[in-house]
Parts: sequence; C-alpha cells; structure tokens
Amino acid sequence: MSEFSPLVFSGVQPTGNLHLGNYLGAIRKFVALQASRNCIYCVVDLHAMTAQLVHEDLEDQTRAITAAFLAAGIDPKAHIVFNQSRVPQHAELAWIFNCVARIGWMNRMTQFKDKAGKDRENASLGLLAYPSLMAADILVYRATHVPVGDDQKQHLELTRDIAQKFNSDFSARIAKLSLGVEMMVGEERVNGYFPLTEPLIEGPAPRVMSLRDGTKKMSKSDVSDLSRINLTDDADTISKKIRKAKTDPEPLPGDVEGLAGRPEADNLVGIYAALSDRSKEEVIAEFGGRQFSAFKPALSELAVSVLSPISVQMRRLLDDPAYIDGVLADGGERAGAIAEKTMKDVRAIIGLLA
Ligand code: AQP
Repeated sequence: MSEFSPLVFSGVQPTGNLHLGNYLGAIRKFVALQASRNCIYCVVDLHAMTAQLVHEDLEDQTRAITAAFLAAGIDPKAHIVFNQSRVPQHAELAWIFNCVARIGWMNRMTQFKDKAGKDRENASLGLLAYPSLMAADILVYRATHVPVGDDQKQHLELTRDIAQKFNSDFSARIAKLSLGVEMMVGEERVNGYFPLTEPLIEGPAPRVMSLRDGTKKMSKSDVSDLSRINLTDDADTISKKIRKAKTDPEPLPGDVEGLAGRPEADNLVGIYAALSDRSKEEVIAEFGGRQFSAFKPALSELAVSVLSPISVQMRRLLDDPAYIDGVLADGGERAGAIAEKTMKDVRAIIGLLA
C-alpha cells in the first residue's frame, strides 16, 4: 500500500517585522523539524496582497523574512526556502480550490471576520479566498505536516476539508488514472489524491499573547510596539519591553493549574518555557512562588540570549541581498519541480488538456 511520504510545509507573510509570536509559533518549530523531516518553507508574498494591495517595500520584506529563516537556523540547501510567487502553480491550484471550496466555509473564518471588520463588502476577494490559497500552498506539495501558531488552526481544518472534498468529488477520475493513495479517514480506509494534512501546533506557547494585554494575540499590526518583541529588537529594547510587560500583583503560582485565569502570567511562563525548550511545569518548578521582579530579569536574559544572535545574523545576511535572492531562486526552482508534478496530475484528474 502506498502512503504519503512525510513532508513539512509552512509559510510566513512578508508583512512587517517578525515578532516573538512568529518565532515561537512557527520559525523555531521550522528549525527543529529539519532534523527529522524534509521541509519546504515559503515567504508567502501573494498572501501579503490580500489585506493591502500595495506594499512599497515588498521586496525588502521578502528578503527580511528569508534572512530571519536562515538566521534562525533553516538550512536552504538541505531543505527548500523560496518565495511563493516564484512558483505560479500555487495560484493555479488556488483557483481550482476556489471552485472546490464553498463561500460559506470562507465566510466562517475568524481571521477573515477580524481582518475585514465591519466593512466586509469592501474587503478584497483575495482576503476572503486567503484560506484557499493557503490550502494550495500546502497541497501543491502534498505536504503531510504544517507547523503553525494556534491562530492558523481553523485554516488548517479548512485545508483538510478542501482536500477531502477534492478527493471525494474526483474519486472516480483519481481511481481511473491510478493516482490515489490509501489513507485512513477516521475509521474508514479511503483512496485520495491529497493528504489530510496534520497541523503541528503543540508546545508551551502555541499562541503568544500581547505583552500589554494577555487576552490579545501578539501581532505585527498592534499599534503599540510595547505589545510585542520584534526579532530585530536590541537587548535593551527586549529588556525594557519585558520589564514593562503587564502582570498581576501575585507571585507566580506553585503549580501550572494556578496559571488559570492569569493570562499575563501564563503568557510569560509559556514564553520562558518555549524559549528554553522546557515545559511550563518545569518553569513553574523553578520559579513558582517568586515575584515577577525576580522572574522578569531571568526571562529578559533568556530572550536576549536566544534572539540576539538571530538579529545579528539577520543584519549580516541583509547586507548581502544578492545571496538571499540566490537562495530564493534556487529554492523556487526545486519547489517548482515538485509543484509542477502535482499540477500535471491535477490537470489530468480534472480533465484540463495541457
Ligand atoms: N502571537 C502568535 N503566537 C504564535 N504564533 C503566531 N503566529 C503569528 N502570530 C502568532 C504564527 O506565525 C506564522 C506566520 O504568521 P503570518 O505570516 O500569517 O503572520 P500573521 O499571522 O499575519 O502575523 P500577525 O502578527 O498575527 O499579523 P497581523 O497583525 O496581520 O494579524 C503563522 O504560523 C502564525 O500562526
């Protein structure tokens, strides 16, 4: 019985300074997965256009995300690093998925509702169809695993829905062309062309929260720079932001259950755990009962020790844009070859003469 070979895919939008949430929710996991899996990491520049069409600095932002990938430890030779628009098969498959997915599915997406706000009629069609392009990004490589932050969980579920509907709508053609792969869906063994991709969300900080409000996600678009730690922040700025981070007046609890109902404390403990590759339990075993005045300096020191080498290396890499462009061109070529193989099958399954 043939099976899908494990393959990791994930992407980051070139839409502003990367922050600790992007690092812990995504990039740090990208780095760790390289040891055990083949990985494809993408700067998703086509996604950047969905919320705002014109970006004066899209090229520089794309290079900056690439530099962050490499500085964090992604190996572009052993794996693949490229920018999405270099591989037009993403957009081609997204169109097909636009015809597979239902408008109702898109309308239910929390990210669309948040980003479109009250004036939904005026949001771009691209913003509505964002998850369809995301499904295409993943499935054009028939990727089996996607490391993401918790905010992307819903989009990953939709990717599975799209894969499942395609597999079932075209089941006869897939079987006729012998292009199916057997897989388990619940208790049932089915034959399909696309895998039902698994999200990789686990870890102690799947959703890093704002340093100013523990109930809000840390995000690039928050107006307050104090709400996030940027990967480009220097040591003094990181320490200042952690010192000013909102907390409650109680000391850290004696066990993890004591973090319930204390979002800011929970967030800082989760950040410490993720940065030191430990569990929250282990962090609480060390710091339980201590005041924030003792915990925050330890967190600052840890954050600086992890992030500073990355920002120094990012700056070094950004001094050589030709090198970065070379990485993206090489990655694009290798990604394109895999994507074209998938699209040949998909065109045949659908009946597009090509
Ligand atoms: N706060 C977060 N905690 C954990 N993971 C996060 N990610 C983003 N924010 C957090 C993860 O980072 C990856 C790249 O995300 P993206 O390129 O889609 O960027 P984004 O989600 O648009 O980033 P922001 O800061 O959240 O942007 P805005 O301000 O526009 O909403 C993804 O894996 C994401 O889960």
